[in-house]
Amino acid sequence: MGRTLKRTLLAGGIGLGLLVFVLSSCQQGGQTPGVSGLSKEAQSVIKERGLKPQDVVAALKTYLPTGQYDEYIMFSSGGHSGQVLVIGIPSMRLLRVIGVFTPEPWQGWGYSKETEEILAEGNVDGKKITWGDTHHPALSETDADYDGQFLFINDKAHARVAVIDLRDFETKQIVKNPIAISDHGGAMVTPNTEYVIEGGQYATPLGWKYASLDDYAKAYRGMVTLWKFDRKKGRIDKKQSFALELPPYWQDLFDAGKGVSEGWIFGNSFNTEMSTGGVEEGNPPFEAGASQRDMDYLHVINWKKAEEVVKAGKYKVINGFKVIPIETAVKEGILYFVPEPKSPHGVDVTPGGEYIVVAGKLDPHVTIYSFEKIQKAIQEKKFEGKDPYGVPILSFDAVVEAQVEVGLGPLHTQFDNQGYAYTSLFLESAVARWTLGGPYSKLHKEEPWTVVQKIPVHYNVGHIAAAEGDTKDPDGKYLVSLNKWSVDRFTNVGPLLPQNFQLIDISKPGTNMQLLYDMPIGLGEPHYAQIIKADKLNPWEVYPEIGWNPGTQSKDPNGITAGQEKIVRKGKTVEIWMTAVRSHYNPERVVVRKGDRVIWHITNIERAKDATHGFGLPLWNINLSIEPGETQTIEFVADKEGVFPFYCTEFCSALHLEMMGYFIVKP
Ligand code: K7E
Ligand code: CUA
Repeated sequence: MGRTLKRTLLAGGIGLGLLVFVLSSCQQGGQTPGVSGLSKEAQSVIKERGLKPQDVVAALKTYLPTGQYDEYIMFSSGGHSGQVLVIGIPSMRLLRVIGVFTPEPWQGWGYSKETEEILAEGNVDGKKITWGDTHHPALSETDADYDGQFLFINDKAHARVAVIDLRDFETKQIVKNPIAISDHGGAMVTPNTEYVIEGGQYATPLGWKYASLDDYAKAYRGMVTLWKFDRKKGRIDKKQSFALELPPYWQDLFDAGKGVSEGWIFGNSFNTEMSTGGVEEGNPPFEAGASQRDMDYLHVINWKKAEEVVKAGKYKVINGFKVIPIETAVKEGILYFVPEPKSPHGVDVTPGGEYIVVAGKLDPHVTIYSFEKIQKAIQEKKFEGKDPYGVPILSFDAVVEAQVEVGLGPLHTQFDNQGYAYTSLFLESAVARWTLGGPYSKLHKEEPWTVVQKIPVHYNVGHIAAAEGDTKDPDGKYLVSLNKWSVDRFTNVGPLLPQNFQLIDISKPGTNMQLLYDMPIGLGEPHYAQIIKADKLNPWEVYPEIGWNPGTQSKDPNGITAGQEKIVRKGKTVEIWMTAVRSHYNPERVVVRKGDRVIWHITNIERAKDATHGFGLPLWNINLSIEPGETQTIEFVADKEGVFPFYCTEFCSALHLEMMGYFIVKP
């Protein structure tokens, strides 16, 4: 080992043992021939690239040789791209983009009958929407642990929730909230995915109605919706879903209780000032008006009770949807408030459900509430008053367990298996590791409720995601910091910069968090992500049968096998049953008359993994991705005469260019 290198290594200190092991095998002769050559090469690479010891260790921890798989899979919001990103950890390789609220050509998402219909479910008052602002992905849970079956995600801009089936990683349903225009605190799930939670944000009159801002306190309302999930059908059941009317504070995030707090949900709020803006008219701007009070309200909601109340018929109907009025919620003991410091942001329940951690945003603390104390205060009626809508406010001192000064701009909190919590610090651009108390004290050596380490991130972190870090059984190991700004981290690509996902090793206790990797995200803006152990996912490699309809997850009546291809004309309708296989479509010629309605079913009859065929037809905005076994249908009116080559858009074989046909529209 060279002298300079050795000195650099000693100076670096981190991960020294591992490095010395890797690099010194050359000196000891190495067991395998070639190792010594490799190590020399490794040394010169390290030297040439000017890598510090911790860089080399980080590289060794994240590099996956070709053909090896990641240990974890992260599902990340794609922000206002309206999509979901699927990323491998620790490699940080992008594995998949799932089209959700936005048409996505490569997947043919939004270009076939079935996928157009799913997108159309998300129309708002009949208006077609082709984007969504995805914020919080939520994996389905069984007993408060990810089960790898479904993924939900909300669209903040239009108050919609989507259901993704993880057997094929495709969106199956979009529901539009019938009472709210926009949302934020979604999608989170109850511990057995009984409900998908969708909390509101900017208060409006419920039911998409008009009311003057002068009548804000009277006519505007907040809400939280509980979407009933039918796991067997893999769909949200709108008829069994309901909402809770809330005061017109701006509800922010929600989290479901679990373990000891199962049956409850917690949400926080800001703008309890009920500021209505109007800076142009001399009013305080929202940023000031909504931040005057020292306290806002943590919403404590008994959803099991709410479910009973709905079953008992004690609800009103707004826009065809069941809504529990505030008065009913108060009377039935469904809704309580707890004071929380100044415009908080994240609310996160500890793995066992004992504590609710609220991050200050404008306050440098996280405030930790005890669920047990909340229950006691409710039973003993330890109220410090009521809000203007009659909601009982529990006494702060009666329910608070601890406050930890974590730093500036605390936003979101995650947990690990060593008794630590992690909170993102937006203003400080750091992630704070701090110790939990109570039953978690035995998992770590430090004092409970204290900050142990802060690791700088680059820059302006929003959410963080730890491996299974919001379940009852977090894995620790890895944490991803979802940074809003990247500033100087990447080569300049113009004024619109990528976001920066940073991978952090949290496996070692104490002050040993290590930054491993920067992943630029060139679409945005992602908010939250969840990280699941890869072996909990069990997606199909090809669709189960030839002629499969991913919309119904069953055999499509129009799915065919080889030899069943045909073209049938009935009056002015031409219906085509076509197969696709390497390297041809059958039929290859489709001739219709101008003005004919065309119904076209295409089945990919391949059984080989990865043998996807595309189908691109110019002019009518048709572009399909047809995976092995899948059947897709398109429908359009051939309203322009001419000759239109259709072709396979996936390079599927050496004769892929020949995989085409003519669609001829006669005058
Ligand atoms: Cu961006 Cu969860 Cu919508 Cu915080 S939210 S950062
Ligand atoms: Cu099929 Cu290219």
